[in-house]
Amino acid sequence: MTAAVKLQPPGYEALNPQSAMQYMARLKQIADALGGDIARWDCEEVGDGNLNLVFIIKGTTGAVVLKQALPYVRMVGDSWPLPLYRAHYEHLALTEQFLHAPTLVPKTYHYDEPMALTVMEYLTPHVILRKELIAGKRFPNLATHLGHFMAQNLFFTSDLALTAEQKRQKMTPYLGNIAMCKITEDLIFDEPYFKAPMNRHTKGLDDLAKSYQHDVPLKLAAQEMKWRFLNAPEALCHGDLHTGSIMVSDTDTRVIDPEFAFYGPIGFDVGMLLANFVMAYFAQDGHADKPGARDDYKEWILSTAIATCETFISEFSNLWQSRAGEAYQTRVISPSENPAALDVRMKQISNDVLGFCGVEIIRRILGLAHNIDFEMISDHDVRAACERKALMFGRELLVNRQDYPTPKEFVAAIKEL
Ligand code: SR1
Ligand code: MG
Repeated sequence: MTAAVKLQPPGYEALNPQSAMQYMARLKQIADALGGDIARWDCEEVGDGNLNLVFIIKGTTGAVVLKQALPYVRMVGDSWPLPLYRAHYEHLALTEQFLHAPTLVPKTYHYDEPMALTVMEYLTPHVILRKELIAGKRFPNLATHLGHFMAQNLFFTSDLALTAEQKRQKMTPYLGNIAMCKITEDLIFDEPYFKAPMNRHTKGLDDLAKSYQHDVPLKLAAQEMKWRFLNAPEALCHGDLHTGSIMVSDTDTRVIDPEFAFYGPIGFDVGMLLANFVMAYFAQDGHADKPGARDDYKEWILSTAIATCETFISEFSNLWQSRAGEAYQTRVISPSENPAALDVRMKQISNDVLGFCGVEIIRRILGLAHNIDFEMISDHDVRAACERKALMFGRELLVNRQDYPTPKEFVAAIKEL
């Protein structure tokens, strides 16, 4: 018996398209909405992420998504067992996020703990944002939506909005998402900085891969960020907020997949997301059909990344004014002291954003889990050239993050590369 099979609790069975439809047929209300006759349903497994099964089930009058956790890491196989309980945290986080940003997450219809599955809204004509950034598409509302999503969720799950008792109660369940946090602890903060067996990188980057493993200021900075990740339960973080966890249509945006949800530093999600925009930016030269063809689009990505952070900062700062939680109470901080208090907090958040942005970029190029932004560049020399710029930028941010107090310095540094 393999380790993964041993992990399967009673009542769990990994579904296939046929059994997924049979499962759904037993959920009377949802089955009715799909159009009662199962013989006329259609089901496809479309999961292209690293971990789970994702089925789209279409009936004659509706469609739903069924997402099921596998007891192992899909991208590696059953030699790497992974607890099914992550489905519980994903469902918990989706429910919490729906309270704070109801239009920006998929609706959930059904959760089955033993089967580690959630049935949720089928988003159409939405597609994964990462793919659209590779294709060169623009989304005018994206920055507003994403900045709003982060500000709402991070503020309202923090000590700025909750009493100490409420915050501790909300935080406690997430302490159990140990295996998912461990993936982040290993893959993001440690493995790129030593010769980890699953690390890989594009040919042509050997020099940087090797030098980063002996780069003391870089390794210390990465470990400082890991310390923040481990020791700063400030708010409920999505935990894996990259452009593959966002679905978009021309006008709509939905944040999916919070199975890595944990209580962590407010800058974590913002930094992850920023990193993935930065990587999309640096990958564009590899997707251009002729030199310069994507220059305007690169500007759009950069301005969207900055606008996302600015929306987050301005909404979070506005919410700060109405805070009624445990921290920074108005009985202590007078109105005239308010700007200084906010400034200190935002500086810490910005510092974290840049640090987490740096480690995310580096791990996506030198670690196990890469991005298709770069992987889809078929010419390895071109890919290595794009990745090299991103790696250098990631290192610079991580080591010298105090030198980037505003977007101006950030943009200038990107453009210099
Ligand atoms: C083994 S899981 C690898 C990566 O995929 C997820 O999307 C997370 O980003 C994780 O680090
Ligand atoms: Mg995911």
